[in-house]
Amino acid sequence: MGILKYIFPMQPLASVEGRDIDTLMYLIHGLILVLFVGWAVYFIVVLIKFRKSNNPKVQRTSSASKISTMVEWGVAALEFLLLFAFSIPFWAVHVASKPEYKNVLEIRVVAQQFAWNVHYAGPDGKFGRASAKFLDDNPLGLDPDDPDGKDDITTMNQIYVPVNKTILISLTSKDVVHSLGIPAMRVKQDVIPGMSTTVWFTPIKKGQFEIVCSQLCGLGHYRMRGIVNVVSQMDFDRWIQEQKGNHD
Ligand SMILES: [Cu+2]
Repeated sequence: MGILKYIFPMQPLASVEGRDIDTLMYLIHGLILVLFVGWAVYFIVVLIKFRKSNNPKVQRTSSASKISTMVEWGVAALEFLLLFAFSIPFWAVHVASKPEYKNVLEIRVVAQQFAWNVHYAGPDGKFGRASAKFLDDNPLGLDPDDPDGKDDITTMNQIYVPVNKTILISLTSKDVVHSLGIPAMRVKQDVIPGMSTTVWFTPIKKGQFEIVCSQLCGLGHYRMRGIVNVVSQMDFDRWIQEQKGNHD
C-alpha cells in the first residue's frame, strides 16, 4: 500500500473516516494500474509477435493457452473481493450507520447559488425554526420570533469545528443541486433542494481545509468555496460564545 501513496498522491488526510476511503481508493487504483500496464504489455507483445512479416498468412485457429481465461477469472475474483471485503463494509460503517446525535456536533448547511450558509444551534443546543417566508430577511430563513433561534449562529462559507469531535452536517439546498466537497476530510455529498441529507467526519488535524462545490451548479460554481476551520475545543467554545446571537 505504501508505494501506491506515491503513485497516486492525494491531499493529506485530515479525518478518521477518510482512512478507509483512502484504502479503497488505493486498492481500486492499484488494480486499474495493473490492468492498464497488463493490457499495454499484451498489446505490444501481440503487435510484435503477430506482425505481418512473420505471419504472411492469416491463421484462423485461436490460441490453445488457458492463461487468458485464468487471468479473466483472477480479475473478476479481485473485483468481488474489493466489493465484498472493502466497499460494502465501508459503506455499512461510514454511510449507512449515522452516528447518534448526542455524541456529535450537528451543523446545518443550506447551499445556494453560490454560497454555503452555515447554521449552528448556539449555546442552548437548539436550532431555531426556519421558514421560506423569512428568506428575504436572512439567508437561512430563521424565524425572528422563535426563542430557540435567539442564540443561533450563522456564517457564510466558514465552518468552525473542534478537533477530534464527530461533525454531523445536515444539508439542503435553496435552489439547485450542489455538492459539499471537503477533499481533506474525504467528504463529498450531494445537496438536493427539498431533501435533507447528512454527512459526517471527525477531523484529526487543526488547520484550514477547503470546501468546494463539486456539482456544476451555475455560472458562479467555481467560486462556491469555503473553509472548514478545525480548532481546539477551547477555541471552539470561545468562538461560540463570541458569536452567539449573530445572524450575520
Ligand atoms: Cu454549487
